[in-house]
This record gives sequence, C-alpha cells and structure tokens, in this order.
Amino acid sequence: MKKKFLNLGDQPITNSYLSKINKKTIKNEIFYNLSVGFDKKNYLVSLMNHVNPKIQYTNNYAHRASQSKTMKKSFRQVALKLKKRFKPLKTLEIGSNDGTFIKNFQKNKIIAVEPCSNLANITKLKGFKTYNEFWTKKLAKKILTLNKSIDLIYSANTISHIPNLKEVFEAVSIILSNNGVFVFEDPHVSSVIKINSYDQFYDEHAHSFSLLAISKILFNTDLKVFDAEIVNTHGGSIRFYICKKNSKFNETKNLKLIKIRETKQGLDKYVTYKKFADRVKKSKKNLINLLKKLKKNKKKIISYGASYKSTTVFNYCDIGRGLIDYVIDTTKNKQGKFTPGKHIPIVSPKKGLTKDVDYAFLGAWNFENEIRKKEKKFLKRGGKFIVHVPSVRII
Ligand code: JHZ
Repeated sequence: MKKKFLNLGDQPITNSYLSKINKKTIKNEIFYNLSVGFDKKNYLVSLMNHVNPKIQYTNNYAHRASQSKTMKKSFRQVALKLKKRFKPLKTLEIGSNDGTFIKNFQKNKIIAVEPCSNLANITKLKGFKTYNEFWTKKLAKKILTLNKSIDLIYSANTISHIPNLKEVFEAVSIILSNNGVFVFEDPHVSSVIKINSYDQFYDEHAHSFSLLAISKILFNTDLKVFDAEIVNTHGGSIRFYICKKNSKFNETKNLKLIKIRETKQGLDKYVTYKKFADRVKKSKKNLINLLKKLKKNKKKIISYGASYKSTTVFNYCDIGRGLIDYVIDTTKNKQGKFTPGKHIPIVSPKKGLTKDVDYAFLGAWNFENEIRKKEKKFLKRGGKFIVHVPSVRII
C-alpha cells in the first residue's frame, strides 16, 4: 500500500502542448492530481494516480532525445560500453524514441520498440526493425517467434514510465537469453531527494527508482540485479544491470556499495520522503518570490527549454505569462505551441533569446553545462540564468 508524501496539485498531461489557445482547447485539456507515495513493502516511490498511457504516448509525441548533445554522447558511450562488455548478437531497445541509442548499432543487430507512432516512423524510415507497440508479454512472445532470444535489452527513461512493472519484467524474462542482460536507466530517487528536483514527478514518471526498490520487486521473480551504476544524466540517474537468477553473473561490489548508500540516505523510510516534501514547499515559495521581485523591477524573464519537468514547476508554483514571457526550445514540433496548463508560448531560441532578455529560468537545468557553453553571448552581455535545483537562485 502506497502512503502519500507529496501533493503537487492538479497538473496537465505533460506531452499535451497546445497548438491553439481558445475556449475549446482549454476546455479539452485533461488535468489529474499529481501526488506521490511511498510503498513501505517494496520501498517503491510512485504516483498515487496513473494516467492512461494511451493518452500520453500518442502519434504526436514531442520529446526528442537527439535535441541535446549531452544525451547523444551519453547514448553513444553506453552503446559502446555494453557492446564491449556483453558482446550481444541481438539487442532490443524498449522506448527507442527517435533512435538516438539504436543508431550506434548495425541495423540487423537491433530491434526497436516504441509506442508513439510518430517516433516509431523515424526509426522505421531509417531501416531499423521497429515495433510500434507498448512493451508487453504479448509483444515479447511475438518477437520471440521471429528471433532467437535476445542477449541485451536496453532502456533509458522508459521503464519508470510504465505503471505495471510486473508485466515489464515478465516480458523481459520471456525474451532474454539465459546469459542475457537487461540494462535500464532512469532518474535516481536518491538524486531527486538530494537536489530537491521535485519536477522529476509528472504524469509520465510513474515511478522514481532506487536499487533497494528494484531489488525487492525482483525478489520473487526469476530475475536479479547483479550490477548498478550512478550516471549523471538527467540530474542523476541510476543504471541497473539485470540477469536471470541462474545465469553466469555475480553481484558486483558496486551493487553492495549503492545499497549501503541508499540505506544510509533513508530511501527505505517514509520520513525521508516526508522531509523532502517540506523542502519542496519551501522551494515553491522561494521561486515565486524571486520571480515576482524581478518582475517588479521590470526585468524580462523567459524560460529555457520547454521540458516536461518545467510543466510540473509552472503548474505547481502557478507561474504563467505574468511572470514568464515565453519559453524557448530547439525542438521544432514544440515551437509555435503553448505549454500545458499555463499556456506560455514556445518559440525558437533564435527568435526568443533577444537582447532585451534579462533572465532565463532553466527549465532544462539538467543540461546547464551544455546550455552555458552554447549561450556565451547571452551571459557575456549580462544575461543570467535562474535555477530551482538544488536551491532557487540566480547563476
Ligand atoms: P529534457 C522528457 O522530459 C520526457 P523533459 C520523458 N518523459 C523523459 O523521461 C525525459 O525527457 C528523458 C530543450 N533544449 O530532455 C530540448 C533546448 O531547447 O530535460 C527539450 O525540449 N536547447 C521522455 O522534457 C528540453 O530542452 C538545448 O540546448 O523534462 C529538455 O528536456 C538543450 C540541451 C535542450 O526532458
């Protein structure tokens, strides 16, 4: 049973960027209550209410992994590393997005699974075998009839999006070879707590993982975690290495170390999350106060990166056009649209990062280094960034 520790209020579906703002589009916007809970039985942090995946992962999915150099590099590096360590004959990616990971593989050696048809079409057109479906036992069985078992399954920022984890792991178990490996990475709840990144909670992030939770969840299955590592993408992620219980892999030292650190941090205790929720309330106050103060001094504030995360911030803190003039984003299919819930216009950086901009709130704070490098001109002429993690401040 989950016990609620955080309430981020009524929130829209993060992928529902609006093309037009009128009575009809506003009336049709779907809102749900974004609350987060902790299950003391398996230590899993999950949303209290899950949104129907069919309205989230549509033929109009906006996020493109290829929009950041950081992620392109990270996917290239992890692909090389996994190929070297496990030498897979056949690999499968769950949630292949626009193919940023799979493009590091030979076309006949990798299979893509992607429920959003606009994204699946991108990898299909590039010649990769792509299943435009959700990851289920049914799909695993279908793929198995056409292939021998799979040696490597990889997934980034996807497993945390699937409410039914039992189905995920059972499907993996069906298709994974005896000495095969399932590697997946998602934001680490340890970092969320440490840096107060409450915006990692939104409709798509059904869960926020710890090693303690994944180990508990796999306890009664034929799978086990044998290795894990902390990676710095998306503000602090964790990469799990999973195999069949009777396979050749032994638990690594690193695995034990991470478990010790998570236990020390109290990730197995409700009170840790409750204290985090108190810090989130303070962060909201501080952000609103800062933006209001700057606005009072007639400063022009925009937001940098129409991230899904920033939808949580804007709706939770009630930040709209009165404080943020517009949002800039390089993603073509977000430009010309409006942010979910708060309806702030999104424009290209070229159009929006004009000389009169005083402050840019980093909606894509996880790419701060990349953005700083790119926007030297803005910084040189006195432009400043605002962040809300780990604390609200001007940088
Ligand atoms: P970014 C999405 O979340 C949704 P978001 C999803 N649920 C998930 O888990 C993560 O991705 C992985 C833009 N940008 O990647 C691109 C610039 O404009 O932090 C993106 O729109 N200029 C699948 O949206 C946004 O910022 C730049 O220079 O929270 C960043 O979004 C850079 C680097 C990015 O994930």
